[in-house]
Amino acid sequence: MHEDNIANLREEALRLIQLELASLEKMTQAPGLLSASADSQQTFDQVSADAAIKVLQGEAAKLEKLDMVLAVVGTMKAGKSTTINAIVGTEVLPNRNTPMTAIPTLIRHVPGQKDPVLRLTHRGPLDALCR
Ligand SMILES: Nc1nc2c(ncn2[C@@H]2O[C@H](COP(=O)(O)OP(=O)(O)OP(=O)(O)O)[C@@H](O)[C@H]2O)c(=O)[nH]1
Ligand SMILES: [Mg+2]
Repeated sequence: MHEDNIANLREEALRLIQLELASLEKMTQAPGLLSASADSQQTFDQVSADAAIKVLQGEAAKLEKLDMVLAVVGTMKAGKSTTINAIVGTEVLPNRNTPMTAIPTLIRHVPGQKDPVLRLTHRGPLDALCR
């Protein structure tokens, strides 16, 4: 049921993206239609139309893989980790009544992966603290 809804939404979103991409590409290819720089009164110029095309292509690629980034932002101890654990359905983040998730944390779903893997990309300060 959910899978059908998600597939339908993805298909419709992709259709809309393709329509918009086709319009933008037609605009950029029409000789003399768009001005080269942003100083005109036009909604799109050559630069912003190209940028919009890149954004839409990125969104289409994410949709193909059902890749979505959901930002969870809140004050300390607002319940962010508790909420994320509830969404994920497992205790991937520690949640206590003292400060816990001290650094911005990205949780990535990897299809088929059962056990979480922790990666620290900027571990210099942590190494210094341990030393
Ligand atoms: N009453 C109540 N308590 C909650 C709720 N959500 C979380 N908590 C409690 O609030 C405390 C803090 O929750 P966390 O999920 O660790 O909060 P956090 O925003 O991730 O905190 P930091 O990562 O330290 O900034 C924990 O003791 C949770 O059990 C809620 O909806 N209601
Ligand atoms: Mg937290």
